[in-house]
Amino acid sequence: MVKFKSRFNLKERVGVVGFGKTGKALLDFLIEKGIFKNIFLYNDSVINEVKSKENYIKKGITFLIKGDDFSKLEEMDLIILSPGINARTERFNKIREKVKIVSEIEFASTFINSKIIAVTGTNGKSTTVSLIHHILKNNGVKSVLAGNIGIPFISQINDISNDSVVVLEVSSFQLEEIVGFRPYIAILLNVTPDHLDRYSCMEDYFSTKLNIFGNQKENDYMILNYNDHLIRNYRYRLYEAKKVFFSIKEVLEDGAFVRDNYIHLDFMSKEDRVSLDRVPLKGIHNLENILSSVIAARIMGIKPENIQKSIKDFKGLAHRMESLGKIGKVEFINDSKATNIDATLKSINSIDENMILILGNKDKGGDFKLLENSIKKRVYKVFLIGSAAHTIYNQLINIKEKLNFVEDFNEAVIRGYNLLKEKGGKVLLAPGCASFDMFDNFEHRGEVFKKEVILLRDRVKNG
Ligand code: UMA
Repeated sequence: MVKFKSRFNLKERVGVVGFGKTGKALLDFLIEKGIFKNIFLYNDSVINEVKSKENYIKKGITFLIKGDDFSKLEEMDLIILSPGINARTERFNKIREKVKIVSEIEFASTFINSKIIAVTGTNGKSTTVSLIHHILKNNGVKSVLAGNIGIPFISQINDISNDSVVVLEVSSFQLEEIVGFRPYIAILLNVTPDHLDRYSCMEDYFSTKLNIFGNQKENDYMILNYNDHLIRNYRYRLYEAKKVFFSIKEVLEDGAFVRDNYIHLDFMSKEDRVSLDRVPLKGIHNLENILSSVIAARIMGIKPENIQKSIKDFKGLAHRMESLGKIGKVEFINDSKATNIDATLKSINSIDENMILILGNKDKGGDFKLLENSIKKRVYKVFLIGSAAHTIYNQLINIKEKLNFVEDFNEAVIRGYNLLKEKGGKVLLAPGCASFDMFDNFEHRGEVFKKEVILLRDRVKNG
C-alpha cells in the first residue's frame, strides 16, 4: 500500500459529484481513508438505489440531490467530478471561483508515485489498454488496469505500489479537469467526431484530448498516430516529451511502422522488429492498436521476442467485433462498443459479405451521412432502432429503400436471420450511438443482443 501524499490540501469538506461507478468508488475511498471530515455526494437526479444510498448515509455521507442543493457545493473545499458530469457550464463556473474542481483521475493520480501509461483517442482505447496490460503482465510487470474501461482509477489505489505500472484508459471527459496528471507514456490513437453533444466543435474535443500531454516532462513519451491528419499536423513544439509517431502506411525514419508483416521499431536509436505472423486481432484499426501497444511495451523495456509471444495469445474484448457464431449461414457480430460514426464505419468496411446493419439508440450529434457510401456498397438492409432512428432515417434519406425501423433486438435478430438464411451473410450490431435510451451502457446492450441470438439459435435448433 502506498503512503498518501496528495498534493491537495485536504481539509474539512469534499463534494463528490455523480452516484455512478466513479462516485461510489470515490465515496468508498474517502470513507476508508478518512482524509476529509465531511463527505457530500451531489447527484442531479433522484437516486433510485435506495439501499445503497442508505448504506452510505449510515457511513456519514450527506446526500445533496437535484438543482436545489447545487449551491451547497460552494461550501466545499474540493469538488471531485465523475466523468459524465460536464463542469464547463455556467452553474459550475460560478462555484469554480471559490472551490477547486478536479476530475477523478486527477484526484487519484495524486496518491501514487508509479508510472502511468495513459491511452486516449476516439476509438480503440479499450483494446489498446487491454493489450498493453496483457503484454506487461505476461512479462512480469506489476500492471494495474483502470479508467474508462470500466474500472475507476481511485478503486485501484490500494493495489498500486511504487513499482506498479498503471495502464489507464482515459476519455476526453476525464481530461477536462486535470491539474498535474502526468503520464510517463501518453498515447493518442485517433481523433474523429464524437461527443459533439458535449463539445462545441471538433477543435474543442481535440484540444481536450491534448490535455493528456500537458504535464509531461522531457523524459516522458508521447505516442502519436501519423496516419491521422489532425494528430500528424498539430504543432507539438510546446510539449517537452519525446515524440514517437507510428504509421500503418508509411515508412518512418524515426518512429514505428509496418512493412512485410513486421512492426519495425526505429526509434530511441534502436532497430527492432516484431512479427505480425499469427496475430489473432484482425482489421486495420486493430493494427494501429497493436502498433501503439508494442511501442509502449518496448519503451517499458520488454524485449521484442517477448512482445511477439504476448500479442499472439491476446484474444480481444467482448462487444468489439465479437463474433457470436453462426446460425445456419448467418453470422451475428456484436460491436456494441461502436458508439460513434467512425467506429461504425470501420466495422462496416471490415466486412466483405452480405450484411444487415443495426444502427441507432441515443444520438450523440453524429453525422450519419458519412456512412452513406459504405452502406450503398456493402449493406443489404439497415435496421434502425431507438430514439435516434428517425434522425438517422432523415440523414440517410437518399438510400431510404435500405432502411427499416425495428422495435428491439428481438425483432432485429429474427428479421435479420429470415432475410439472410437462404443466401447467407452477417448481421452486424454497430449502432454508432450511445446506448442510454434503452440500456444501462454498451455492455448491457451487447448482452441483450447476445441473449436474443442465443434464443434464436435454440428456436432454430428445436425447429
Ligand atoms: N449525473 C449527474 N449529472 C449529470 C450527469 C450524470 O448527476 O449531468 C449522475 C447520474 O445521475 C449518475 C452518475 O452521475 O448517478 C453517473 O456518472 P458517470 O456518467 O460519470 O458514470 P460512471 O458510472 O461513474 O462511469 C464513468 C464513465 N462514464 C462516462 O464517461 C459517461 C465510464 O465510461 C467509465 O467506465 C467509468 O466512469 C469508470 O471510469 C463509460 C463511457 O460511456 C464506458 N465513457 C465514454 C466513452 O467511452 O465514449 C466517455
